Amino acid sequence: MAGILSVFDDGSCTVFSTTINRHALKITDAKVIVCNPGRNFVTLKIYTDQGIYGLGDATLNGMEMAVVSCLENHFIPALIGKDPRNTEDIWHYFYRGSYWKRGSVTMAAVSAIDMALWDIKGKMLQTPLYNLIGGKSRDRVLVYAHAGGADLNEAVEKTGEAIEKGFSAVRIQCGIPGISHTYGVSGDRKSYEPAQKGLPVEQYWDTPSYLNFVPRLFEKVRQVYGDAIHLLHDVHHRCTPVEAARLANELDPYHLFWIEDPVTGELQEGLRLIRKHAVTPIAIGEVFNTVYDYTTLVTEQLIDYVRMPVSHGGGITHLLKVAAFAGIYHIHTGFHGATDLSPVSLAASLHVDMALNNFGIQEYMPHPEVVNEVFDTNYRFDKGYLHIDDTPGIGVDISEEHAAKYPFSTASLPVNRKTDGTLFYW
Ligand code: GCO
Ligand code: MG
Repeated sequence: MAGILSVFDDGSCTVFSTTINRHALKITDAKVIVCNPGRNFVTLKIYTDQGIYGLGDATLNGMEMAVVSCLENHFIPALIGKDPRNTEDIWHYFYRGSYWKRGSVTMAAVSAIDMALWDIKGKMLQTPLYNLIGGKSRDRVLVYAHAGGADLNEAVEKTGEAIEKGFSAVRIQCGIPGISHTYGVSGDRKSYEPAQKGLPVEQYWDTPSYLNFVPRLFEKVRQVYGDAIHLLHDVHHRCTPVEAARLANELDPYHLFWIEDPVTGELQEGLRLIRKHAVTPIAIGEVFNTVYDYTTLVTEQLIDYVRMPVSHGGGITHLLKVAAFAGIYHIHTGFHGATDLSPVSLAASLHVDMALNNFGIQEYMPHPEVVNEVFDTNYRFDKGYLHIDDTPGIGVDISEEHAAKYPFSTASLPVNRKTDGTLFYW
């Protein structure tokens, strides 16, 4: 056991300056901290009788209070008194034991508990989380940047800015001629942020215009920046399988790193059609919650990257299983990392990224500076990669004092309609 200085007759031992009784470790309390430093975050803090606490991210964009209620009213009371070291048993207690399995709200709550328990485990053993899940498989984590332009020229310009900052992988989203809003593009040249204050705004969408435009965008970007940069694109669930097959096929000449969510993931068989017509790699899963959302996709090798994040997909315990399952089928990871995942999630993801052999890439959408007032982080960006230090556990802390300065305020994701008013996927 790392860091033990002395073991006493009664079974207790001294780990650095903390005295820990190895025979008893109990969860004594847990609380949920909700704050809005620019956007809403829900953080679970679990306390133990040994003075160690752990943090988990329970943020579900636009549905924050549903997860708070699940934790406060149902899960936290059942957590008190359990031994936090039993991450596997506790995971099954809340997943299998709560009977109403799966679903975004429940799984966000399960994920937060699991993350916080792994944080405690790392702090207890005085070692960073990656050491508990396989150690380092690499020195640094490849990340992709976001370039969103209102039109083709701005998208090309923003791609150049990302390359100048040192990124070697860039996700490009662009305003489509004839469509007033599109996913991934901010209206005011500021950084793109998915949720907006208040109730959902309605946006309008036209798939034929999108399909005609996107290949021209990537043709232009390749002409300007050449072949060495990894290019990514998020379709954001907006095509039918045959439309997605056309898009992927027309993007084949530009050798994208991936297209993401070309179709909604509910119909896993829909991905077969894309595979028949194109070799552009496919990433899917940011709205998935369990390994069961992936079975056909993985066993038929219909995708290349799994996107399910640590905060929505059951925490560290479950994500490791999904990654292992995917790895057997030559599928890599590319975990979700938008701004609606808190720094606790990003750091937890980075530990998993460091440890997995079949890591592919990590999404990185830096949080605005105000977020760093609330969260003290342990990662840094350098030349296209994120580096994580060796702080024990996940390595992120929260200042409750600063969090209290930014109270919750309702924010929602947009709702999308086709130009004739038909409700569509956002
Ligand atoms: C991504 C995602 C996000 C989501 C957002 C929803 O690829 O990063 O698609 O932008 O839309 O996380 O809350
Ligand atoms: Mg996405």
